[in-house]
Amino acid sequence: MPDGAEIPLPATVTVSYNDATAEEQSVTWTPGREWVSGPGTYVFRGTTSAGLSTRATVTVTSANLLANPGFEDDDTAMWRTGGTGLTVGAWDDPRTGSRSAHFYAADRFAFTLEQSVGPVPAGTYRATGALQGGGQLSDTVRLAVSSGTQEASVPFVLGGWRNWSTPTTDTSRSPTARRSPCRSPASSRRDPGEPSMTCSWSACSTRRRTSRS
Ligand SMILES: [Ca+2]
Repeated sequence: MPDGAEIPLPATVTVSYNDATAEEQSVTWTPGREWVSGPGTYVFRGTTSAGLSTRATVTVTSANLLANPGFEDDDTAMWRTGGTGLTVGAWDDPRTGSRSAHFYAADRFAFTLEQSVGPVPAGTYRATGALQGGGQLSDTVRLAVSSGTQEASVPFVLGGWRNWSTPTTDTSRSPTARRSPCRSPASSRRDPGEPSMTCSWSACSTRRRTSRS
């Protein structure tokens, strides 16, 4: 089940007896649903109304909140870009589907590629991405997830053509909503206090320097 969905612990279980009869018994789960916090596997212990033991395993998976995450859609407006050398929705070297965000520059370059998602529920968020290609020792490409006040980031490795680097950031906690007392419920404008998370790639390259030792 995706993170944030209702935890599907049943209120009753079917108890089968060895005389081929069966009955529904209510069940109490320990710990309660509040135990589930983020992706992972959770094993609940249950006790039925007749005192029998049972268990339930709940696996929570991460949801990908990014729109157009693989750059397949013609509409790329959800991605903000800056700098030079980057083409969003390029047909070069896709890892999935047939399109990519592709960067190339013969000389120094710097670009950013980012998308904000929100409002988001309170919780922790992390970013993962895939990048391949060659670079110079001085080139850096970083992947980050930011709440605006807290950021987690991780570098990509430029390990050569089709040698994919797939890092995952540590988690970054979303800010809690700051409610504006003057907010009009009829307003369609987004409340600036609504928490959002931003996922970004940033790259820079300085001119290659030759060192000799
Ligand atoms: Ca793709």
